[in-house]
Amino acid sequence: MMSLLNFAEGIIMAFFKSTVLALALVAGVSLAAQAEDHAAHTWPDGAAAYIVSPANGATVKSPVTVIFGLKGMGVAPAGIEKPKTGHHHLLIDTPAPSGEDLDYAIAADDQHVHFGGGQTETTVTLAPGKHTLQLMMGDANHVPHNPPLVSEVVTITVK
Ligand SMILES: [Cu+2]
Repeated sequence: MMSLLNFAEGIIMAFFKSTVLALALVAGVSLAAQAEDHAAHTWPDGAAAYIVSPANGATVKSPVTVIFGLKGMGVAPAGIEKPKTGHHHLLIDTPAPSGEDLDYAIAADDQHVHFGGGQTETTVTLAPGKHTLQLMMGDANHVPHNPPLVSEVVTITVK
């Protein structure tokens, strides 16, 4: 009886170990694939992301409509692998990711808002005071292009 249990346990452990190994392999392969994709996600000379509205220095009322611009490349929803495309991310009161962060998907939180559906405008609710807005393009996996494609920072005052 004991040996049968041990045998069953052995099988379970072997299965568990092989599953862990398989998961590690899959993770390694997808990371490698992502690194390759990332290297390929450059953008054409002359491309630019920019905030159409509000204007830098503007005084506005909340909620604020922010209109995104992009020239020299196309907008594609997240998940669509297509060269020379990307989707917008609105950075609110935060500097653009830099350094090693550029190798990973852009964070998704209140200060890093993704427009993975390919949207080119949004409305944000902001507290009274000064705020900064900046756009950063991301590829199909939300990873910044190489080099990163960001807009100028727009500083606004909310009444
Ligand atoms: Cu994204």
